[in-house]
Amino acid sequence: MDLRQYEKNKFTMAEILRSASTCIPEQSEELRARLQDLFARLAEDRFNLVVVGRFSRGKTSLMNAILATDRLPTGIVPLTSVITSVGYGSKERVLLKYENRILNNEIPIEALPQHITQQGNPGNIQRIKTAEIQLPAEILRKGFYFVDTPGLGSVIVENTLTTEAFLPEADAFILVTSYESPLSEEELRFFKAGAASGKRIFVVLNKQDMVSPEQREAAFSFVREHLRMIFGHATPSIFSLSSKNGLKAKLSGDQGLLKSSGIPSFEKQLLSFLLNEKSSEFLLRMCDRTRQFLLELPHAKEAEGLIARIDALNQQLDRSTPTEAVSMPTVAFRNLHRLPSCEICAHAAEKLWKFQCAYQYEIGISPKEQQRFAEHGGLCPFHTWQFESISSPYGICAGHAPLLDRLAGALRNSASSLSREQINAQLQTFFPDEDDCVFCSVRNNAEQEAIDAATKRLEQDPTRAVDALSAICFPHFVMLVSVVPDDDLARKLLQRQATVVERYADDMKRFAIKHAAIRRHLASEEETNAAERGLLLIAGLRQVNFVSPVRGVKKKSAPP
Ligand SMILES: Nc1nc2c(ncn2[C@@H]2O[C@H](COP(=O)(O)OP(=O)(O)OP(=O)(O)O)[C@@H](O)[C@H]2O)c(=O)[nH]1
Ligand SMILES: [Mg+2]
Ligand SMILES: [Zn+2]
Ligand SMILES: [Zn+2]
Repeated sequence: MDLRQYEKNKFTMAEILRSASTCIPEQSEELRARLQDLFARLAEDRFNLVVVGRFSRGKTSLMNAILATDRLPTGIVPLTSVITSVGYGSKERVLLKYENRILNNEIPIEALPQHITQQGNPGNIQRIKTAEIQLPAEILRKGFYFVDTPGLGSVIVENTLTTEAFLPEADAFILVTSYESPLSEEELRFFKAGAASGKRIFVVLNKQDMVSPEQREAAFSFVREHLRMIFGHATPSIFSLSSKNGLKAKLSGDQGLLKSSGIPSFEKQLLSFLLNEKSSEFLLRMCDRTRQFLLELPHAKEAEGLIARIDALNQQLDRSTPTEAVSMPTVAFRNLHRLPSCEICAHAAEKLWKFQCAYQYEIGISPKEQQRFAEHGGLCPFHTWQFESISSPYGICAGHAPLLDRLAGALRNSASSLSREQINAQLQTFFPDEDDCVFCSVRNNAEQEAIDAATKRLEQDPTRAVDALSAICFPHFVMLVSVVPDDDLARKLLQRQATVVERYADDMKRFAIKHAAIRRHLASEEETNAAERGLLLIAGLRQVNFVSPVRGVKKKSAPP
C-alpha cells in the first residue's frame, strides 16, 4: 500500500462513517458519541516514532539529518531536556505544552535552546510536558511524528525519568548508539524492555565518520551479536550511519556524501515500515471497530450496505502486498508547500484596482470621459455593480446620466425610423462588448501582460520557472498552456498542475475528516485554508475571472 493508497483507504473509511451517521436514531446520544469517537481516531492517526538512547549519541543530530534542518539544538554535553515532537506544519512553529497548565506558549524557533536544553532549562525546571515543533518537511506530511527524548544515563537523573515516563506513548523506537563505545549498560537494559514490549525497534550506530572501516566492522559485529542474544529470531535491523555528514550533505546538496552517510537507506527502511506495517495495522483496527459499531445499530438492516463496504475494504487490506523498496517521497517539483495563489489573477486584480480608483475620480470631473462612457454603452453588468461599490452617488450620476440620455435618444430613433429587423440589430449594440467595457479591457491587458511574463520566464529557464510558479488558477492555466510554444514544457506544466491539484485535494479531504471529527485544531494551516485555496485554484479571483474560464467564449455572437 503506497502513501496515496493509504490516504485513499482512510477517505473511504471516513465516507463509510459519514453514511453511518444517517443510520443513527434521533434520540441516541450514546451512539452518536461513539461515532464521533471513531471519527476522532481516524483523524488523529498519529504514529510516534520515538528516538531514544544514551546522552550525546547524536539522537537530535539524527532527527536534524532526517528532517534536513539544523533547527534542533545539539551539543557535546548532555543537551536535550524536554520531550520534543516534530510533526508537519506549512511553516515553522513551536508550541510549548506545560504540565499542570492549560494554555500553551508559542515561541519562535530560535528560542528553542532556552526551553528544551539542559543549559536553558536544566532538568526541565520549567515543567514543559512537550515541545511540539511543526516543520514543512515532506516525510512528516502524512501524519508521522518524530519524537526526540532526553538522553538516558547521564548524571542528570530528571532527564532519564522524563524519557522513561514518555515511553508508553511510543509506537516504535529508533535506538541510537554510537561507535565511540557502543551499547552501554542502560542501552542493554532498554533493549531487553523493548524486546518484551513487542514494539518495532530500529537500531542506529551513529558517528561512523569517526572510525576506520576495520573499527567499523568490529563494532558492528559486536552490536549484532549482543542483539542476537537478546532478540533471537526477531533481531532488529542495525543501521550504520553518520548523522553529521548526512545533514551536511543535505544542506549542501552533496549527493555522494549523502549516500555514504547511510541516511538515505535508513530513511527508506523507515518509510517502508511506516507504510507497510503501521498503515495497514491502523486501518484494519479501524475496520474492526466500525463493523462492530454498525452491527450494534438498532436497525442493522439499514447498515447492511455499509457493512458490505467495510468487508470489501477489509479484504482489500488483507490482500494488499507490501510495497518493497519505497523511497522517500521524492518531490519532482519543488516549492509546493505554501504556494502563493495565482500570480496572473494577482497581477490583473492589482492593475484593475488601481485603474478603478483613478477612473471613478476621472468620471466625476471629466466631461470628455463621461461622453466616452456614454458612447461605449457604459460598463458590462458585472463591472457596473463593481463601479457602484467604489464610487460616490455623485460619481455614479455624473457617469450614468449621459449614458441614459444616449440610450433614450437611440430608443426613440429606432421606434420612429427603423424596420423591425434593424431594431433587433440595434438593440444588441446597446450592450457594451468586452472591448467597450473599460474595466474588462484593463483586465484583459493585465492578464496578457502577466501571461507573457510567465511564458518568457518559462522559456528562459524552464526547470526553475516551473518550480517558481504560483498555484495558477484553472482559467489562467488554460490560457497559459495554450500559448506555451514548447511541447515538453506544456506537458511539464500539466504534470505540475496535476501535482498541485492532487495536493489541494488531499488537504481538502484531510480537513473534511478532521472537521467531521471535531478535531479542527489538529488540522495544519494548509488544511484549514483548504476550502478557500481549492476554490481559488479552480476558479481564480472573483474580480478577475467573473465570466467564463475561456476568454474567447465571452464574446457575444454577432446579431443576426
Ligand atoms: N563525528 C560525529 N559527531 C556527531 C555525529 N552525530 C552527532 N555528533 C555530535 O555528537 C554530539 C551530541 O549530539 P546530539 O545530537 O546533541 O546528541 P543527543 O543524543 O541528542 O544528546 P542528548 O540530547 O544530550 O541526549 C554533538 O557534538 C554532535 O555534533 C556524527 O555522525 N559524527
Ligand atoms: Mg538531544
Ligand atoms: Zn488566475
Ligand atoms: Zn467589464
